[in-house]
Amino acid sequence: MPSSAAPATERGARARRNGQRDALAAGALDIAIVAASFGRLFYVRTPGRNAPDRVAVTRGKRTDLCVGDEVEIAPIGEDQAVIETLRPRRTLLQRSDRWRSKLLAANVDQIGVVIAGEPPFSEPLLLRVLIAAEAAGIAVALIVNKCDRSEATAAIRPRIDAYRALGYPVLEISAGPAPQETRAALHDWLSSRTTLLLGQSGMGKSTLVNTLVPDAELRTQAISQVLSSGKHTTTFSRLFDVPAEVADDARIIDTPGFQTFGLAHLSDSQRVHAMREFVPLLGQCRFYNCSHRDEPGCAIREAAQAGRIDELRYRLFTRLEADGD
Ligand SMILES: Nc1nc2c(ncn2[C@@H]2O[C@H](COP(=O)(O)OP(=O)(O)OP(=O)(O)O)[C@@H](O)[C@H]2O)c(=O)[nH]1
Ligand SMILES: [Mg+2]
Repeated sequence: MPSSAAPATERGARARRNGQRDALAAGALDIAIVAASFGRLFYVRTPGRNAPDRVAVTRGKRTDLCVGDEVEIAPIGEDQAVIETLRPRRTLLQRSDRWRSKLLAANVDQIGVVIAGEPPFSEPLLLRVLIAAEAAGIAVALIVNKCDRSEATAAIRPRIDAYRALGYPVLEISAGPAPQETRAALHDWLSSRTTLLLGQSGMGKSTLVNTLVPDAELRTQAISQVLSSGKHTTTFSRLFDVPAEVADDARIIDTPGFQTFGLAHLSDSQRVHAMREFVPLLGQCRFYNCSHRDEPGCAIREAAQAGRIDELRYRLFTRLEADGD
């Protein structure tokens, strides 16, 4: 069909695509990183540009972008932009229920799950986050915060040890009262990486970010006022550049605390393979399609009952479905 005969909308879309390619080739489009998203509005940051984030909207009103996404933008003046294209993602972490999926962050190198003894962290939630992270192929460390509360920390010590035994790195800090020690403890782990902080509300994620990025609170408060939330608890995810004196070439993402963490986007097989201690036992059950719940001859259940693998994690795994996605 000659192009003049194509419907006007199609011609328009094609011309726009060609225009975007030409613009990128001509240097009119910049590569940027999504530093925050608020529904249809985004903050985008151009690496190396020493200026505040631009406020951006997407072409075509698409909303399926998240913090950490790499995009091509058409700048508008000094402080605004249109997001033209989403670049391929290296990693993507999401959570989901049966109806919808929430994109949490893209292109992160590692996740720090922040837990604490006070209020006590929820192990079912921790298990879900770890399964999602393993399935997404993203490295995870546990950040045990509020270690200044020695009694509360001692109460969760057996569980910390269980995760350490599984090979998860554990970083113990007191982000609030011991900022200098916290920065030193995290220096190597943060350097040369983009880190996503996750955890329940009140575990101290924002306190940790404020310890690492001195002007983070100021910047977050400014946006909270615009959104008129005025609350202390974090309401949107935000990417910060960690200053060079704290870590080399590091970025950190603060996120809102969650109360649920659905895994509806994962198959049974993905969930099983995300349980590290199950993997060496796979293939040893009596039935090839064993669900590792009630079947006779289940090698994983027998290992849990005999104490060869962690019994609590096994029990929580069997309840994943009953607890809802
Ligand atoms: N004792 C003690 N308290 C801390 C420490 N770190 C944070 N807190 C306190 O824990 C509370 C919650 O801290 P936040 O940093 O707001 O927690 P958050 O994880 O960002 O919570 P959400 O934004 O709701 O997800 C605050 O009252 C902090 O002062 C710590 O190392 N020790
Ligand atoms: Mg917070």
